Amino acid sequence: MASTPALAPVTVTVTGAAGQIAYSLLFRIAAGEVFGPTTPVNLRLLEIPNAVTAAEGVALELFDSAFPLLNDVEVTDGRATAFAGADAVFLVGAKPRGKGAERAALIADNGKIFGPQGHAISDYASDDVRVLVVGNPANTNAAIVVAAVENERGGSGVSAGHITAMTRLDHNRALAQVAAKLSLPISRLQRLTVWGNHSTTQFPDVTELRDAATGEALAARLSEHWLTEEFIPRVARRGSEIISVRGSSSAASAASAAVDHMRDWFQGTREGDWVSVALPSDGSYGVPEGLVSSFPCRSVNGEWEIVQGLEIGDVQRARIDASVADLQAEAATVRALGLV
Ligand code: NAX
Repeated sequence: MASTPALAPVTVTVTGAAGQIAYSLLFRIAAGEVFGPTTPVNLRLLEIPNAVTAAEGVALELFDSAFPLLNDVEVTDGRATAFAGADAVFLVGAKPRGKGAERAALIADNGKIFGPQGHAISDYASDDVRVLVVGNPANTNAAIVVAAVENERGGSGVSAGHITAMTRLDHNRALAQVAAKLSLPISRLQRLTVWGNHSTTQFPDVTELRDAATGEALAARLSEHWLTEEFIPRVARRGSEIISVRGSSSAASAASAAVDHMRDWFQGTREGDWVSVALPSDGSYGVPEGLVSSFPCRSVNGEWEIVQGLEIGDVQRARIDASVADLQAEAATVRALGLV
């Protein structure tokens, strides 16, 4: 006899619901890939007024997919409705970077989106909500959400540590490059880290990489030349490569990374492994406290923990510091614009 869903539903908000990433992400959430095969899902789809009709079209397709776990779908342009009782939030919707647009202009436009969304999350979401920021500049948008949540302290129980930004796509891209180079299946690779910002300054780091089957350290099998001349630049610029080949930005792989991030957060990381997560620094590895930077993280009982005790050599230090400086420059822009 087929099993029937038994657990209480999770309420999941996805912003930018009529966009490219959401078109893949929503169907994978509804299929049970994030919260497990017995957890029903309520979806809350937030869009700007001009795109609500398109999001309603996506909701029709979700309905037509007859997902056994999909309990309820609501489409709205109102933040209060969208975030009400949310257990998990994917902040995907963002203003895209216009051709030739300055970074400060992008940060200003997105600050106006993510600040109010942070306040609404404080006001309406579950106190235990887990938030993943996908919309770019993801780390800095997440920092703006953190600031909004912290401004609401007193009224809000939402923890800053529950606000994360996505570097899992960079992590997955790096894993795929290394697996191909070493002719090993992805499942054999463990302990890769992406440090810093989800930008071209990010540092995909294979120092601790090991073979899950044998325990062998793998970094020595990768030449310095390949790492610095091919691997790091290729991973850091993979988004541009996809745009030039595909004609539009990575959407399905971004959705897949968002699924991986939230699934691991709710269900735990693989034994012996870790993944890359951007979250407010606690000062680990010399990253200034509060900066939303990517670290090696394990999910333990539904909480991200930064893996401690890794030795950082001079070359790693310089690369981490460069990406941290990039984040600090973005943080300075946010302050100069009065967004926090
Ligand atoms: P699309 O332009 O296809 O969709 C974005 C959607 O967001 C649009 O439908 C738009 O109407 C909506 N939106 C805009 N402002 C909104 C608001 N205030 N509330 C609700 N919805 C709003 O972009 P898509 O390809 O889906 O990408 C979304 C974001 O992800 C972009 O910022 C993109 O740069 C970012 N990415 C982040 C990645 C990461 O690894 N962190 C990788 C993939 C992607 O580039």
